[in-house]
Amino acid sequence: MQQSLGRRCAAGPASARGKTFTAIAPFRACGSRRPVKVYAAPEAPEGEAAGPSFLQRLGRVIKEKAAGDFDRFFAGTSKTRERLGLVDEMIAMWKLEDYEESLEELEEVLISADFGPKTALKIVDRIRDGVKTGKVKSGDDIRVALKAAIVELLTARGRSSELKLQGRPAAVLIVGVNGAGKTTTVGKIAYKFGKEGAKVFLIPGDTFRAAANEQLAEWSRRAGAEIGTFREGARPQAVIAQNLDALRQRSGKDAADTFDLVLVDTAGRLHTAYKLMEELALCRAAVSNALPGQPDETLLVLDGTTGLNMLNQAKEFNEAVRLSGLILTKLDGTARGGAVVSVVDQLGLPVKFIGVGETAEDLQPFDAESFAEALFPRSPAAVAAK
Ligand SMILES: Nc1nc2c(ncn2[C@@H]2O[C@H](COP(=O)(O)OP(=O)(O)OP(=O)(O)O)[C@@H](O)[C@H]2O)c(=O)[nH]1
Ligand SMILES: [Mg+2]
Repeated sequence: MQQSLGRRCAAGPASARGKTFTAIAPFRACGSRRPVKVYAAPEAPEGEAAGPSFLQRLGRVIKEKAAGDFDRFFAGTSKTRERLGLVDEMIAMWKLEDYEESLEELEEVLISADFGPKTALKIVDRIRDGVKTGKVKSGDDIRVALKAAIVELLTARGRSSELKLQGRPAAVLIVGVNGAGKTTTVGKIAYKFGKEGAKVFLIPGDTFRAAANEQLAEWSRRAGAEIGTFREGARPQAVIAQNLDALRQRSGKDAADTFDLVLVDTAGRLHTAYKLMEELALCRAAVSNALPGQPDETLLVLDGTTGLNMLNQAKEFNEAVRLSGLILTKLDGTARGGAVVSVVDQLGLPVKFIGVGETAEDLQPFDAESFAEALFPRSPAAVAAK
Protein backbone atom coordinates (compact mmCIF):
# COMPACT_ATOMS: atom_id res chain seq x y z
CA MET A 1 0.00 0.00 0.00
CA GLN A 2 2.67 2.37 1.08
CA GLN A 3 4.59 1.48 -2.00
CA SER A 4 1.83 2.20 -4.46
CA LEU A 5 1.08 5.51 -2.79
CA GLY A 6 4.73 6.34 -2.90
CA ARG A 7 4.95 5.43 -6.55
CA ARG A 8 2.18 7.79 -7.41
CA CYS A 9 3.98 10.56 -5.61
CA ALA A 10 7.34 9.84 -7.13
CA ALA A 11 6.39 9.10 -10.69
CA GLY A 12 6.71 11.86 -13.20
CA PRO A 13 4.28 11.85 -16.10
CA ALA A 14 5.94 14.25 -18.46
CA SER A 15 9.11 14.51 -20.42
CA ALA A 16 11.12 15.45 -17.40
CA ARG A 17 14.56 15.98 -18.89
CA GLY A 18 15.91 19.39 -18.12
CA LYS A 19 12.84 20.42 -16.21
CA THR A 20 12.92 21.87 -12.75
CA PHE A 21 11.23 19.82 -10.11
CA THR A 22 9.25 22.59 -8.56
CA ALA A 23 7.60 21.08 -5.54
CA ILE A 24 8.62 18.72 -2.81
CA ALA A 25 5.65 16.61 -1.81
CA PRO A 26 5.04 16.47 1.94
CA PHE A 27 5.77 13.06 3.36
CA ARG A 28 2.28 12.53 4.74
CA ALA A 29 0.81 12.59 1.27
CA CYS A 30 2.83 9.49 0.45
CA GLY A 31 1.60 7.52 3.42
CA SER A 32 5.11 7.22 4.83
CA ARG A 33 5.62 7.27 8.55
CA ARG A 34 9.12 8.60 8.10
CA PRO A 35 9.68 12.26 7.44
CA VAL A 36 11.11 11.74 3.99
CA LYS A 37 10.70 14.19 1.19
CA VAL A 38 9.71 12.93 -2.19
CA TYR A 39 10.53 14.19 -5.63
CA ALA A 40 7.37 15.70 -6.98
CA ALA A 41 6.20 15.04 -10.49
CA PRO A 42 6.89 17.88 -12.89
CA GLU A 43 3.98 19.58 -14.60
CA ALA A 44 3.17 18.30 -18.06
CA PRO A 45 3.85 21.04 -20.61
CA GLU A 46 0.71 22.81 -21.65
CA GLY A 47 -1.10 21.12 -24.50
CA GLU A 48 1.01 18.00 -24.16
CA ALA A 49 -0.75 14.97 -22.81
CA ALA A 50 1.12 13.20 -20.04
CA GLY A 51 3.12 10.67 -22.04
CA PRO A 52 5.89 8.32 -21.06
CA SER A 53 8.67 9.87 -19.02
CA PHE A 54 12.15 10.53 -20.32
CA LEU A 55 13.45 7.34 -18.77
CA GLN A 56 10.56 5.26 -20.01
CA ARG A 57 11.22 6.46 -23.53
CA LEU A 58 14.89 5.89 -23.05
CA GLY A 59 14.31 2.29 -22.04
CA ARG A 60 12.53 1.80 -25.34
CA VAL A 61 15.09 3.63 -27.43
CA ILE A 62 17.88 1.54 -25.98
CA LYS A 63 16.00 -1.61 -26.78
CA GLU A 64 15.37 -0.53 -30.36
CA LYS A 65 18.84 0.80 -30.98
CA ALA A 66 20.76 -2.28 -29.95
CA ALA A 67 22.05 -4.01 -33.00
CA GLY A 68 21.75 -7.74 -32.38
CA ASP A 69 25.30 -9.00 -32.26
CA PHE A 70 24.24 -12.38 -33.46
CA ASP A 71 27.61 -14.05 -33.75
CA ARG A 72 28.46 -13.46 -30.15
CA PHE A 73 25.01 -14.39 -29.04
CA PHE A 74 25.34 -17.65 -30.94
CA ALA A 75 28.68 -18.36 -29.32
CA GLY A 76 27.03 -17.66 -26.02
CA THR A 77 24.75 -20.60 -25.99
CA SER A 78 27.54 -22.95 -26.95
CA LYS A 79 27.41 -25.33 -24.01
CA THR A 80 23.69 -25.79 -24.34
CA ARG A 81 23.98 -26.10 -28.09
CA GLU A 82 26.66 -28.72 -27.80
CA ARG A 83 24.17 -30.90 -26.00
CA LEU A 84 21.34 -29.88 -28.23
CA GLY A 85 23.36 -31.31 -31.11
CA LEU A 86 21.61 -34.51 -30.12
CA VAL A 87 18.36 -32.87 -31.16
CA ASP A 88 19.71 -32.68 -34.71
CA GLU A 89 20.40 -36.41 -34.67
CA MET A 90 16.97 -37.08 -33.29
CA ILE A 91 15.35 -34.90 -35.93
CA ALA A 92 17.29 -36.67 -38.67
CA MET A 93 15.95 -40.04 -37.50
CA TRP A 94 12.41 -38.83 -36.80
CA LYS A 95 9.61 -41.19 -37.76
CA LEU A 96 6.08 -40.03 -37.22
CA GLU A 97 4.89 -43.52 -36.33
CA ASP A 98 7.39 -43.73 -33.43
CA TYR A 99 6.79 -40.23 -32.18
CA GLU A 100 6.29 -41.16 -28.51
CA GLU A 101 9.72 -42.71 -28.34
CA SER A 102 11.32 -39.74 -30.07
CA LEU A 103 9.58 -37.27 -27.78
CA GLU A 104 10.85 -39.14 -24.75
CA GLU A 105 14.36 -38.85 -26.14
CA LEU A 106 13.82 -35.17 -26.83
CA GLU A 107 12.75 -34.64 -23.24
CA GLU A 108 15.95 -36.28 -22.00
CA VAL A 109 18.08 -34.17 -24.30
CA LEU A 110 16.39 -30.98 -23.10
CA ILE A 111 16.92 -31.97 -19.47
CA SER A 112 20.60 -32.64 -20.15
CA ALA A 113 20.80 -29.23 -21.83
CA ASP A 114 19.77 -27.49 -18.56
CA PHE A 115 16.11 -26.87 -19.31
CA GLY A 116 15.13 -28.70 -16.13
CA PRO A 117 12.52 -31.46 -15.92
CA LYS A 118 9.41 -29.28 -15.53
CA THR A 119 10.18 -26.98 -18.41
CA ALA A 120 11.42 -29.81 -20.63
CA LEU A 121 8.12 -31.61 -20.06
CA LYS A 122 6.14 -28.50 -20.94
CA ILE A 123 8.03 -28.07 -24.20
CA VAL A 124 7.64 -31.70 -25.18
CA ASP A 125 3.93 -31.64 -24.31
CA ARG A 126 3.46 -28.74 -26.69
CA ILE A 127 5.18 -30.64 -29.47
CA ARG A 128 3.10 -33.72 -28.70
CA ASP A 129 -0.04 -31.59 -29.09
CA GLY A 130 1.35 -30.44 -32.43
CA VAL A 131 1.81 -34.04 -33.55
CA LYS A 132 -1.70 -34.97 -32.46
CA THR A 133 -3.29 -32.07 -34.27
CA GLY A 134 -1.29 -32.80 -37.41
CA LYS A 135 0.80 -29.62 -37.28
CA VAL A 136 4.04 -31.44 -36.59
CA LYS A 137 4.79 -34.10 -39.16
CA SER A 138 8.43 -33.89 -40.19
CA GLY A 139 11.71 -33.47 -38.34
CA ASP A 140 11.90 -29.87 -39.50
CA ASP A 141 8.44 -29.23 -38.06
CA ILE A 142 9.88 -30.32 -34.72
CA ARG A 143 12.61 -27.73 -34.93
CA VAL A 144 10.05 -25.03 -35.70
CA ALA A 145 7.76 -26.23 -32.91
CA LEU A 146 10.66 -26.36 -30.44
CA LYS A 147 11.60 -22.76 -31.12
CA ALA A 148 7.98 -21.65 -30.95
CA ALA A 149 7.52 -23.40 -27.61
CA ILE A 150 10.64 -21.75 -26.19
CA VAL A 151 9.66 -18.30 -27.43
CA GLU A 152 6.21 -18.84 -25.95
CA LEU A 153 7.65 -19.78 -22.56
CA LEU A 154 10.05 -16.84 -22.62
CA THR A 155 7.31 -14.36 -23.45
CA ALA A 156 4.32 -15.93 -21.67
CA ARG A 157 4.19 -13.09 -19.13
CA GLY A 158 4.85 -10.36 -21.62
CA ARG A 159 7.79 -9.10 -23.57
CA SER A 160 8.81 -6.56 -21.03
CA SER A 161 12.52 -6.56 -21.72
CA GLU A 162 12.75 -2.80 -21.45
CA LEU A 163 13.46 -1.33 -18.05
CA LYS A 164 10.35 0.11 -16.44
CA LEU A 165 11.62 3.35 -15.01
CA GLN A 166 9.08 5.78 -13.68
CA GLY A 167 10.51 7.78 -10.82
CA ARG A 168 12.95 10.63 -10.99
CA PRO A 169 15.39 9.54 -10.00
CA ALA A 170 14.49 5.99 -10.90
CA ALA A 171 16.45 3.50 -8.86
CA VAL A 172 17.71 0.11 -10.02
CA LEU A 173 19.04 -2.37 -7.50
CA ILE A 174 21.47 -4.95 -8.85
CA VAL A 175 21.85 -8.23 -6.95
CA GLY A 176 23.40 -11.63 -7.47
CA VAL A 177 25.89 -14.23 -6.31
CA ASN A 178 29.63 -13.62 -6.23
CA GLY A 179 31.26 -12.91 -9.54
CA ALA A 180 28.02 -13.04 -11.57
CA GLY A 181 28.88 -9.77 -13.28
CA LYS A 182 26.94 -7.24 -11.17
CA THR A 183 29.47 -4.40 -11.09
CA THR A 184 30.29 -4.80 -14.75
CA THR A 185 26.58 -4.72 -15.56
CA VAL A 186 26.03 -1.60 -13.45
CA GLY A 187 28.83 0.01 -15.46
CA LYS A 188 27.36 -1.09 -18.77
CA ILE A 189 23.87 0.17 -17.90
CA ALA A 190 25.33 3.50 -16.71
CA TYR A 191 27.21 3.79 -19.98
CA LYS A 192 24.14 2.96 -22.08
CA PHE A 193 21.88 5.45 -20.34
CA GLY A 194 24.59 8.09 -20.05
CA LYS A 195 25.14 7.93 -23.78
CA GLU A 196 21.46 8.69 -24.29
CA GLY A 197 21.68 11.78 -22.11
CA ALA A 198 20.52 10.48 -18.76
CA LYS A 199 22.21 11.72 -15.62
CA VAL A 200 23.33 8.64 -13.77
CA PHE A 201 24.46 8.19 -10.17
CA LEU A 202 26.16 5.03 -8.92
CA ILE A 203 25.97 3.85 -5.32
CA PRO A 204 28.81 1.60 -4.13
CA GLY A 205 26.69 -0.79 -2.09
CA ASP A 206 29.42 -3.44 -2.02
CA THR A 207 31.10 -2.27 1.17
CA PHE A 208 32.75 -5.60 1.70
CA ARG A 209 36.02 -4.70 0.02
CA ALA A 210 37.71 -1.55 -1.23
CA ALA A 211 38.50 -3.12 -4.60
CA ALA A 212 34.77 -3.24 -5.33
CA ASN A 213 34.62 0.53 -4.98
CA GLU A 214 37.66 1.03 -7.19
CA GLN A 215 36.10 -1.18 -9.85
CA LEU A 216 32.86 0.82 -9.73
CA ALA A 217 34.78 4.11 -9.73
CA GLU A 218 36.54 3.02 -12.91
CA TRP A 219 33.17 2.28 -14.49
CA SER A 220 31.84 5.65 -13.39
CA ARG A 221 34.72 7.30 -15.28
CA ARG A 222 34.06 5.24 -18.40
CA ALA A 223 30.33 5.91 -18.26
CA GLY A 224 30.60 9.58 -17.28
CA ALA A 225 28.45 8.87 -14.22
CA GLU A 226 28.88 10.24 -10.73
CA ILE A 227 29.70 7.82 -7.94
CA GLY A 228 28.55 8.16 -4.35
CA THR A 229 30.44 7.90 -1.09
CA PHE A 230 31.99 4.58 -0.13
CA ARG A 231 32.67 3.33 3.38
CA GLU A 232 34.54 0.08 3.56
CA GLY A 233 33.13 -2.34 6.12
CA ALA A 234 30.04 -0.21 6.79
CA ARG A 235 26.61 -1.75 6.62
CA PRO A 236 25.56 -1.47 2.98
CA GLN A 237 22.03 -0.38 3.83
CA ALA A 238 23.48 2.56 5.77
CA VAL A 239 25.71 3.54 2.85
CA ILE A 240 22.77 3.37 0.44
CA ALA A 241 20.59 5.46 2.76
CA GLN A 242 23.32 8.03 3.31
CA ASN A 243 23.97 8.44 -0.40
CA LEU A 244 20.30 8.79 -1.26
CA ASP A 245 19.83 11.27 1.52
CA ALA A 246 22.73 13.36 0.23
CA LEU A 247 21.25 13.23 -3.26
CA ARG A 248 17.90 14.40 -2.00
CA GLN A 249 19.41 17.34 -0.21
CA ARG A 250 21.38 18.34 -3.27
CA SER A 251 18.47 18.10 -5.68
CA GLY A 252 16.28 20.02 -3.24
CA LYS A 253 18.71 22.92 -3.56
CA ASP A 254 19.65 22.76 -7.19
CA ALA A 255 17.69 21.19 -10.04
CA ALA A 256 20.92 20.59 -11.93
CA ASP A 257 21.78 18.10 -9.22
CA THR A 258 18.72 16.01 -9.92
CA PHE A 259 19.61 12.63 -11.31
CA ASP A 260 17.56 10.55 -13.70
CA LEU A 261 18.84 7.16 -12.72
CA VAL A 262 20.43 5.74 -9.58
CA LEU A 263 22.14 2.37 -9.94
CA VAL A 264 22.88 0.51 -6.73
CA ASP A 265 25.65 -2.08 -6.84
CA THR A 266 25.64 -4.71 -4.10
CA ALA A 267 28.11 -7.27 -2.81
CA GLY A 268 27.94 -10.79 -4.17
CA ARG A 269 26.33 -13.25 -1.80
CA LEU A 270 25.42 -16.88 -1.74
CA HIS A 271 21.68 -17.28 -2.14
CA THR A 272 21.70 -19.81 0.69
CA ALA A 273 23.34 -17.45 3.21
CA TYR A 274 20.34 -16.35 5.24
CA LYS A 275 21.97 -13.41 7.01
CA LEU A 276 23.35 -11.97 3.80
CA MET A 277 20.01 -12.30 2.08
CA GLU A 278 18.42 -10.52 5.01
CA GLU A 279 20.96 -7.75 4.60
CA LEU A 280 19.98 -7.47 0.95
CA ALA A 281 16.33 -7.04 1.92
CA LEU A 282 17.46 -4.16 4.15
CA CYS A 283 19.32 -2.63 1.21
CA ARG A 284 16.11 -2.70 -0.78
CA ALA A 285 14.23 -1.17 2.12
CA ALA A 286 16.85 1.60 2.35
CA VAL A 287 16.07 2.51 -1.26
CA SER A 288 12.28 2.48 -0.71
CA ASN A 289 12.58 4.54 2.46
CA ALA A 290 14.54 7.25 0.74
CA LEU A 291 12.63 7.12 -2.55
CA PRO A 292 9.10 5.83 -1.99
CA GLY A 293 7.99 3.47 -4.72
CA GLN A 294 11.56 2.66 -5.67
CA PRO A 295 13.45 0.67 -6.75
CA ASP A 296 11.65 0.61 -10.07
CA GLU A 297 13.72 -2.41 -11.00
CA THR A 298 15.41 -5.04 -8.85
CA LEU A 299 17.49 -7.11 -11.19
CA LEU A 300 19.20 -10.41 -10.57
CA VAL A 301 22.42 -10.87 -12.49
CA LEU A 302 22.90 -14.49 -13.48
CA ASP A 303 26.13 -15.92 -14.79
CA GLY A 304 25.07 -17.58 -18.02
CA THR A 305 27.61 -20.37 -17.54
CA THR A 306 26.01 -21.56 -14.30
CA GLY A 307 23.44 -24.05 -15.57
CA LEU A 308 20.36 -25.03 -13.67
CA ASN A 309 21.71 -23.77 -10.35
CA MET A 310 20.49 -20.38 -11.54
CA LEU A 311 16.95 -21.52 -10.82
CA ASN A 312 17.73 -21.92 -7.12
CA GLN A 313 19.49 -18.57 -7.07
CA ALA A 314 16.54 -16.86 -8.70
CA LYS A 315 14.06 -18.41 -6.25
CA GLU A 316 16.00 -17.30 -3.18
CA PHE A 317 16.77 -13.80 -4.41
CA ASN A 318 13.18 -13.36 -5.50
CA GLU A 319 12.00 -14.32 -2.05
CA ALA A 320 14.37 -11.87 -0.36
CA VAL A 321 13.99 -8.81 -2.56
CA ARG A 322 11.08 -9.35 -4.99
CA LEU A 323 12.89 -9.34 -8.30
CA SER A 324 11.52 -7.54 -11.33
CA GLY A 325 13.81 -9.11 -13.90
CA LEU A 326 16.98 -10.92 -14.84
CA ILE A 327 20.21 -10.07 -16.57
CA LEU A 328 22.10 -12.93 -18.12
CA THR A 329 25.85 -12.37 -18.38
CA LYS A 330 28.78 -14.07 -20.07
CA LEU A 331 26.74 -15.26 -23.02
CA ASP A 332 29.88 -14.78 -25.07
CA GLY A 333 31.49 -17.64 -23.16
CA THR A 334 30.57 -21.27 -22.71
CA ALA A 335 27.11 -20.35 -21.56
CA ARG A 336 24.32 -22.74 -20.77
CA GLY A 337 21.36 -20.80 -22.03
CA GLY A 338 18.83 -23.60 -21.58
CA ALA A 339 18.56 -22.93 -17.86
CA VAL A 340 17.29 -19.43 -18.40
CA VAL A 341 14.19 -20.75 -20.13
CA SER A 342 13.48 -22.68 -16.99
CA VAL A 343 13.95 -19.64 -14.73
CA VAL A 344 11.69 -17.46 -16.85
CA ASP A 345 9.10 -20.20 -17.08
CA GLN A 346 9.04 -21.05 -13.41
CA LEU A 347 9.41 -17.62 -11.85
CA GLY A 348 7.71 -15.55 -14.51
CA LEU A 349 10.55 -13.02 -14.53
CA PRO A 350 11.56 -11.35 -17.77
CA VAL A 351 15.15 -11.24 -18.99
CA LYS A 352 15.99 -7.58 -19.48
CA PHE A 353 19.52 -7.66 -20.77
CA ILE A 354 22.24 -10.04 -21.81
CA GLY A 355 25.96 -9.49 -21.31
CA VAL A 356 28.09 -10.54 -24.24
CA GLY A 357 31.54 -9.34 -23.21
CA GLU A 358 33.50 -7.23 -20.79
CA THR A 359 33.39 -3.82 -22.42
CA ALA A 360 30.87 -1.02 -21.93
CA GLU A 361 29.15 -1.76 -25.23
CA ASP A 362 28.62 -5.44 -24.47
CA LEU A 363 25.11 -5.25 -23.11
CA GLN A 364 22.14 -6.05 -25.29
CA PRO A 365 18.41 -6.12 -24.68
CA PHE A 366 17.10 -9.64 -24.54
CA ASP A 367 15.20 -10.90 -27.53
CA ALA A 368 13.35 -14.21 -27.20
CA GLU A 369 13.32 -15.03 -30.92
CA SER A 370 17.07 -14.48 -31.28
CA PHE A 371 17.63 -16.55 -28.20
CA ALA A 372 15.59 -19.48 -29.51
CA GLU A 373 17.31 -19.11 -32.87
CA ALA A 374 20.67 -19.26 -31.14
CA LEU A 375 19.70 -22.46 -29.37
CA PHE A 376 18.34 -24.16 -32.46
CA PRO A 377 19.97 -22.62 -35.49
CA ARG A 378 18.75 -23.79 -38.83
CA SER A 379 21.04 -26.37 -40.35
CA PRO A 380 23.24 -25.02 -43.18
CA ALA A 381 21.28 -27.26 -45.60
CA ALA A 382 17.98 -25.75 -44.52
CA VAL A 383 19.35 -22.23 -44.85
CA ALA A 384 20.69 -23.00 -48.34
CA ALA A 385 17.34 -24.48 -49.39
CA LYS A 386 15.49 -21.27 -48.49
N1 LIG B 1 33.04 -12.52 -20.97
C1 LIG B 1 32.28 -11.83 -20.13
N2 LIG B 1 32.75 -11.50 -18.93
C2 LIG B 1 31.96 -10.79 -18.11
C3 LIG B 1 30.65 -10.39 -18.47
N3 LIG B 1 30.13 -9.70 -17.42
C4 LIG B 1 31.09 -9.67 -16.46
N4 LIG B 1 32.19 -10.33 -16.86
C5 LIG B 1 33.42 -10.56 -16.13
O1 LIG B 1 33.15 -11.35 -15.00
C6 LIG B 1 34.02 -11.01 -13.93
C7 LIG B 1 33.23 -10.68 -12.70
O2 LIG B 1 32.49 -9.50 -12.98
P1 LIG B 1 32.05 -8.49 -11.83
O3 LIG B 1 31.25 -7.44 -12.50
O4 LIG B 1 33.19 -8.07 -11.00
O5 LIG B 1 31.11 -9.44 -11.01
P2 LIG B 1 30.38 -9.12 -9.63
O6 LIG B 1 29.10 -9.87 -9.65
O7 LIG B 1 30.30 -7.68 -9.42
O8 LIG B 1 31.39 -9.78 -8.59
P3 LIG B 1 31.40 -9.60 -6.99
O9 LIG B 1 31.16 -8.18 -6.70
O10 LIG B 1 32.75 -10.07 -6.59
O11 LIG B 1 30.34 -10.49 -6.46
C8 LIG B 1 34.87 -9.85 -14.42
O12 LIG B 1 36.09 -10.35 -14.90
C9 LIG B 1 34.04 -9.30 -15.59
O13 LIG B 1 34.84 -8.65 -16.56
C10 LIG B 1 30.17 -10.78 -19.77
O14 LIG B 1 29.03 -10.50 -20.17
N5 LIG B 1 31.03 -11.48 -20.55
MG1 LIG C 1 30.92 -6.48 -7.81
